Amino acid sequence: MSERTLSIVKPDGVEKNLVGEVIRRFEKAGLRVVALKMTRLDERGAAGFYAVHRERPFFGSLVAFMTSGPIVPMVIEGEGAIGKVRQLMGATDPAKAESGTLRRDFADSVERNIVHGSDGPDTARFEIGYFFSALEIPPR
Ligand code: 3AN
Repeated sequence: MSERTLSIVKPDGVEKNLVGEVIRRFEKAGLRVVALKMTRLDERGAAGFYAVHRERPFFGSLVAFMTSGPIVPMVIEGEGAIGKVRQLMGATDPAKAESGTLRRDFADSVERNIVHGSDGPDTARFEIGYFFSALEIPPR
């Protein structure tokens, strides 16, 4: 089934010049970028995006990291896009990520892990709407 998911090149990915590499891997896997921007989150923006994690011990650090520099959110479309993007990213902890995944190849730690991808259809809907207005996303 064709799906849409939200991916983000995080501040560390932008800093390491990996925007093109992330997109290239998505495109090589048959996925398509249908919306994209560069932006920067403030504290409220990062806290709202990660609201499900607000009770976790790493929340403050995660918000500080996500506001530390520009990010590149994008809407990715294709057959099974949600699962495919997560497969290409690899596990949250780069040490546990399979070889050939973005996080295994480029991430420094469980926090600074280069890239985000929605973890399910409901999350994808929320996260796409968080960064993109209806006018910025092509109709299906
Ligand atoms: P994923 O991005 O793989 O779906 P989540 O949703 O569990 O992982 O976590 C969201 C983000 O929170 C991660 N990408 C990472 O930056 C950060 N994070 C998750 N677990 C930890 C942890 N144990 N310590 C520090 N940061 C974490």
